[in-house]
Amino acid sequence: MDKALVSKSKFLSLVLRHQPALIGLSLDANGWADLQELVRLANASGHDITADDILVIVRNSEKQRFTLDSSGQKIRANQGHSVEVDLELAPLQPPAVLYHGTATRFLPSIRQSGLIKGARHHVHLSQDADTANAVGARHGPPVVLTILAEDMWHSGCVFYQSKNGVWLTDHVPAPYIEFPHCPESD
Ligand code: HQG
Repeated sequence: MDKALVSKSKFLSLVLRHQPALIGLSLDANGWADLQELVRLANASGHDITADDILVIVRNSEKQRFTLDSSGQKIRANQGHSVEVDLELAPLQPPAVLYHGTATRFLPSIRQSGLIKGARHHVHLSQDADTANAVGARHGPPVVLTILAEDMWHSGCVFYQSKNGVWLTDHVPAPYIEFPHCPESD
């Protein structure tokens, strides 16, 4: 995607995950927004975006961040919300291990409290270490933690997988986290 579309995609993430009220948009209980209303309200608030831009973003987003409903008239973000929405995800048994990328500076706090969801609905976990490393690098020098997901599941923790493949859970207690042995993580 070119630079202009990346910026429009970030705007969509902002209004569909965090601040629909910024442009006067309403999401329904399941996080859907009316596509034409989104375009109208965005432009009325000075954001230059067309329905065609949105279709290209939905199709080409490398992380498949957004979905259109079967009618093609509604759009929602696949994950990452801080506003309360029900994505109707079904609990799913996770693989033996998952990965979480974070910044080294968060490690002392994570050792104490485990992984917490903060403003988001869930803690986000990746199926592969490379993806986790890229997620962690958004916050600073990255480190990849190995999460004993299947052990958590056996102890009753619930996992979900978003439509775009991100694993989600409420909290990862510290005993289920394997910290790498490197000087940075001390
Ligand atoms: C850290 C992107 C201190 C956590 C990605 C992370 C993802 C703690 C940061 C999605 C902590 C929160 C989410 C604790 C967790 N003490 N820090 N106890 N527990 N943290 O951005 O997982 O591009 O809310 O490690 O691909 O980085 O937006 O979460 O570093 O799927 O589609 O607190 O965002 O997707 O940061 O990223 P975030 P995240 P999109």
